Amino acid sequence: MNAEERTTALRSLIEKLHARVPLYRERMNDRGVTPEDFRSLDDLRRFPFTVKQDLRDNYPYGLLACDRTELARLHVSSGTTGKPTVVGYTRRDLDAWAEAVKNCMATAGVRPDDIVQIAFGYGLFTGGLGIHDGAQALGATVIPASGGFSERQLLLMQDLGTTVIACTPSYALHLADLIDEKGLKLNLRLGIFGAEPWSEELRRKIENRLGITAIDIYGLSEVMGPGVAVECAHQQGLHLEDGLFHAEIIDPETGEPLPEGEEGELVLTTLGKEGMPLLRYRTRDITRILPGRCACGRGGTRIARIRGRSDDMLIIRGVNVYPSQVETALGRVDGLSLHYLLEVSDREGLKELTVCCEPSDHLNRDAAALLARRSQQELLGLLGVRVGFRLVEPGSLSRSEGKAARIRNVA
Ligand code: DLL
Repeated sequence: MNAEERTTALRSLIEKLHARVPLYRERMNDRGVTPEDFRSLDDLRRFPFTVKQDLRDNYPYGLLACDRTELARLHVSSGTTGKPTVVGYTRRDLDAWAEAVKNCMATAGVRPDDIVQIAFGYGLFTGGLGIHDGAQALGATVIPASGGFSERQLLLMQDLGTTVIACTPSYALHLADLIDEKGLKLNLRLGIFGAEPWSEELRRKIENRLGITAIDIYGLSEVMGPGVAVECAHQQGLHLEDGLFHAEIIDPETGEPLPEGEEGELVLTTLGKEGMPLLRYRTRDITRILPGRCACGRGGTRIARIRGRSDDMLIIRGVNVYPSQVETALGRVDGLSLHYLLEVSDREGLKELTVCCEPSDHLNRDAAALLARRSQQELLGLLGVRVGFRLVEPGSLSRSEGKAARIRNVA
């Protein structure tokens, strides 16, 4: 899509939202803009954002741009606080989503002769059904395993000859532990992992332990689900589904667009969505748009792997810390597993962080003390701030079957 086509698509989206969704009409009125004010891509910054709270405030159907009867499916995310968020898809939206995931699968290296085991949750979460429709559209053989029931996952992998596994990276690590424990020899060659932030270090661990290539896939239910962006075999950033989304990077504090290449919050506008199109949706995900062309030769927008969500950023004695950076540090220490948890406490209004991590093996006291010291040094070096560190018993931290909960608030 060239700049002119993109401008036309955005203009027609803005017109549609103004005509059909009261929230957008009011917001545009408040900002003193009308659809006629959108003439070039630069004008987009004058138009209002959408945030997650808008979905909650307009629960369940208030942001629809079509009649409810035109909806073919609803996905709902539970959310830890307040009302859930509801996303409606028309038949055409579902087809476009399947096409996007199909493209992503192909970009990731999935082939029609692959056996794809989908261990993302099926149901209200977009992961399972989203990947399913795309992998099926590609012509692969799909095993809709859904999340959890790890013993059964292994049995299916072994007996059915699974070549591609799709799940969260934290669950992939858990499966790798079980596969090692049982000494299984599998046919896996590729993993499609996403739905949570994960470091380069975790990627290498998963790749080495499972003997596969691990590909990062990104998405969020508000704008679609999985399939917004994906890596190719070069693993040099994620290719955005340019025909369906327009990306901006903004300063999360000021809301102003940042110059190309700078890291900030990803803002996505849906192009061509019918059920619940969104204008300038603030994802809270921190990334940057990569300059230049990927070694694979594909053009279009490429984003860096997601550093984390701005909501998950901790400020420890004035220093910004993302869980993914902690993971990077832990991943550089030999002898640590990447099963970890960040314990955060509040001392007189200041946050304190203690990183808990399991060693890869049981250790005697001296070896544990040495490993803890090395870990603390690596954390200090990478984060630039001293944080607490505690080794915990192997196997003692809870394993995730979906998105790992990395932060625990303690008194
Ligand atoms: O997690 C959709 C999805 C399913 C993506 C399967 C990829 C694979 P939500 O539950 O709405 O949707 O959560 C979206 O998860 O805003 C990010 O914070 C995070 N996230 C998703 N993919 C990645 C990724 C699905 N590859 C939220 N890297 C997003 C880092 C990710 N964070």
